[in-house]
Order: sequence, then C-alpha cells, then structure tokens
Amino acid sequence: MVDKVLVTGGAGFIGSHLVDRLMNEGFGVVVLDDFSGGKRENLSSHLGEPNFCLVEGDVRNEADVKSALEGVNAVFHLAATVSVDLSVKNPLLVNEVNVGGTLNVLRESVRADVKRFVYASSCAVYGEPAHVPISEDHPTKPTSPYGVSKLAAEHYCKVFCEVYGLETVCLRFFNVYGPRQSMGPYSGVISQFIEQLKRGKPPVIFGDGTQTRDFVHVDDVVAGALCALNSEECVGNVINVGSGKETSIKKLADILITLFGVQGIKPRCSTPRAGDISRSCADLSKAERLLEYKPRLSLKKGLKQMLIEQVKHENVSEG
Ligand code: UD2
Repeated sequence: MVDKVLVTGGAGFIGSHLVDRLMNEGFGVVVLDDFSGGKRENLSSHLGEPNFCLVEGDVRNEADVKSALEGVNAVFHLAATVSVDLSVKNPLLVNEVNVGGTLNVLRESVRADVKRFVYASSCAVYGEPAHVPISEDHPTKPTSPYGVSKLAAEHYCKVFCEVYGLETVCLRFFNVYGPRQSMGPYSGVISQFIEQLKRGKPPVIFGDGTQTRDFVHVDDVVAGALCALNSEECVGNVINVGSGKETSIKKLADILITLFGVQGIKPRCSTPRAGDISRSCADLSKAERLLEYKPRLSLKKGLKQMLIEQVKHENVSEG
C-alpha cells in the first residue's frame, strides 16, 4: 500500500497543488525542490506538519535524492526546467536537469524499492501536430530541446518499467493553468493576458489569434496524477492529460475580457512568435480508459475560479 510519496518539484506551480491534494488525502508527503523555480510560500500551509517533510536539494544529486526517498513508496517526478526559451538558450542545462535528473531519480527509486513512479511529461513531445485531437500514438517530433528532453525522459521511464520492474506512468500535460502560475516575460499566455488586463491594457496576441491550445486547469491535472497513482492498467503507458477542448487564443482573450468586465478593450495582434505551433488539443480516450480521467472545469469556470483566488491572495498579502 502506498502511504508515503515523494513529489519532486513540489514547490512549483503544479507540484504544490499536487502536494495540497496529497496532504488532504492523508498521505505522508516529502518534497524535493531546489527552489530554482518553486516558491517556499507555495508550501507554507504544510511546513511544520508532522506528515510533511521538505528536502531542499537537486534531482541531479544522488545524496539529495537518496535522502528524499527514505521510506517512500511512490514518486511524482515533476522537477524540471520548464521554459522552452531557456531550453533553446541553454540546451545542456535542460538536458542535465530534465534527462540526467530524471535518470537519477529513476535509479534511486529502484534502489529504494519504490512501487509507482509518475512522470510529468508534456505535449511538447508531439511538436506541430499532423492532426487534432492528438492521441498518444501521434508521431513525436519535438521542436525544442525542452521537448526532446521530455521525450528522452519518457523513454527512460519505459525502460525502467520493462528492465527493473518500476511501475512507471508518463502523463503528457497540455497547457496547464491556474493559481500560482508564475508571472514573468516567459510565463504562459493566460498569466500574460491577466496581467495586461489588470493594468487596463489590451491583451497582446502573437499572430492573428487563430492558433489553438488545450487549456487544462491544474485541479484536473492533479486529479489525473492521483488516478495514475491508483490505477493498475496505466503502468508502462504514456497518457495525455488535457481538457480535450480546443480554444483559439482570440477566444481566450475574449473570455478574459468578459470576465474582467472591461468594456471597449479589444485584443491587439502583434508579430507571430517564432516556433509557435498552430493547433493543439488532447485526445483523452486513453486517459478515460486507463485512468477514468474526466476533466471537470470548463475554461470559463476555471478562469473565473483562478481570478477569484488571485483577488483573495492579493487581499491577504496586502492586509
Ligand atoms: C506550452 C507550454 C510549454 C511547452 C509547450 C509545448 C505553457 C505556459 N507552456 O507552450 O512549456 O510545453 O506548450 O508545445 O503551458 N501568446 C500570445 N500572447 C502572449 C503569450 C502567448 O498570443 O502574451 C500565444 C503564443 O504565441 C501561443 C499561445 O499563446 O500561440 C500559447 O502560448 P504559451 O506560451 O502559453 O504556451 P505554448 O503552447 O507556447
């Protein structure tokens, strides 16, 4: 029985939501994070709890991973360098962390007799899709070193399942959004649009806004990850985790403008972003079959919830 889990990257955006859920469900939780992307405040409600342990360390470091794995029987491996742009500027670093780090955590997990290993992969492994919705057997042609690193790590997971019997599952996350998503020049389109609208500025669309994405709320992603811990059928598989809905960037801007209630603001179109894919949408048949996964939050509902949470958070920080 799984009672103690390790979440690598547990102080990050998705990781910290997963930690909240696991703590709520009564698991013992260890977080391994080097705080290169994650924030301590994302874990503040758990620090000092008897069934929570924080190990500040690096997934590339054998001793750090060994100590984080003590008594653990399942691993959620989310720690990674997540910026596509950074991967173009510094492919060696991304390879070290995302591939070397994963290999290190896999190897130590085998040594520590871990049962289940859930890996956070990405739709970046597909590259420009030949068709949508994208099923898992769609060709993988990553277009960035980041995508290559995620695909390489998936292969390691599969081999560790076949060769060492570690129960690995790879989840290909689509465009995840929700509270605690980082804000900065390279953060996702939803954070960008929200910041622009907060300042009373029009959302800036790169290109004509007809490009599409599959936006999935972090609560749905966490629910999918939990299913991957419990399902027997999913072992050794790669599985899409998205919303199964295709939304254009123009439509996203319109939804946010309506939610902000700002009349008269229209999105502004600017130069297309180099390397952008034109469409993306997950085929969820496999996730439904193997994980009984069903996304619950529509984009409108999820965005509304996210804005309410943000207002609450800002009031608390100011007050
Ligand atoms: C997502 C992931 C990335 C990787 C990739 C794989 C996020 C934040 N990033 O990149 O890690 O997995 O998928 O394909 O989930 N856009 C604007 N205005 C802005 C910002 C973005 O129009 O201010 C457009 C952008 O040109 C793109 C779309 O919005 O067409 C989504 O951009 P993104 O950066 O949120 O995510 P994406 O799909 O490039």
